[in-house]
Amino acid sequence: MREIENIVVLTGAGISAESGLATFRGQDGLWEGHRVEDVCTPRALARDPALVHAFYDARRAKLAEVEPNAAHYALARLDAQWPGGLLIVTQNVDDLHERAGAKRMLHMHGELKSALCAACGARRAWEEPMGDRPPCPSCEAKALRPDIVFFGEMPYEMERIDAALSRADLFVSIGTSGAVYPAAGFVQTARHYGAWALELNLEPSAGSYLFSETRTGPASKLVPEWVE
Ligand code: BV8
Repeated sequence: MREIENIVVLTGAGISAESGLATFRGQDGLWEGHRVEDVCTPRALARDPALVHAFYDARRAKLAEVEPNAAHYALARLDAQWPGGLLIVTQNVDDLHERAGAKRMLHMHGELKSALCAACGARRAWEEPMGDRPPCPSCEAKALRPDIVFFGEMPYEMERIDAALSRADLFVSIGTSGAVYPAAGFVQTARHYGAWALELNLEPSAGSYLFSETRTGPASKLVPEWVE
């Protein structure tokens, strides 16, 4: 392994599981509650906006009941102490990384606490339910939608992510099943550029074979151990 200067961390629903937020593909998975086609596609939003808003309104409301866990706080400490380059790329739409104090991070699949106007493109912090289709504060159109990247939509900040992956000496994937692209392909990109790839996950993921090293266990144990 070469000298570590630049680190990219990818997180998925598994890092927030011990905070009490459901993951997507476990037995209690969110997707089990709803077929992914039902709630996470532009067509679903056009066909049944009430269902899609109810799904995201419920998850936004749940955020008020949960706290970051030891894994989020460990990454925030890494962020504060690491003198080299660091980018935390989360697939999660919760705000637990921020609430734990992480700064050098981005949400590639959007955020529950943000609203996007499908008419004028305005984006703003949002805490309220969207189910009653409130008018956009900028253009008045009743076209607010969750600021979430649906299947078939382009994830956010892909150039910034690709640039960070091309410079990474270490790529760490935490709590993700490796089921969704392009995030599931980041390990291959990082390794193509010579990074060491470490997976920290409750169980081996679909992409475990692509990693230099896989450690299995709960994030609240593995992440602090790795950061320290
Ligand atoms: C795009 C929104 C193109 C937010 C989500 C065929 C091949 C390749 C790709 C495709 C294909 N067919 C279609 C595609 C593209 C598609 C895709 O990948 N489909 C999959 C299903 C095959 N991808 C897309 O559409 C993406 N966009 O490709 O755009 C494009 C190009 C140009 C122009 C326009 C478009 C968009 C993908 C984003 C979709 N949005 N969600 C939300 O609602 O939350 S995806 C959804 O899955 C979430 O974002 C979630 O983050 C993500 C991944 O899930 P995970 O985070 O991994 O969660 P999961 O439950 O699956 O796993 C949890 C893991 O944690 C498990 O491994 C578990 O063991 C572990 N765990 C549990 N507890 C713990 C733990 N680990 C540690 N500790 C614990 N305690």
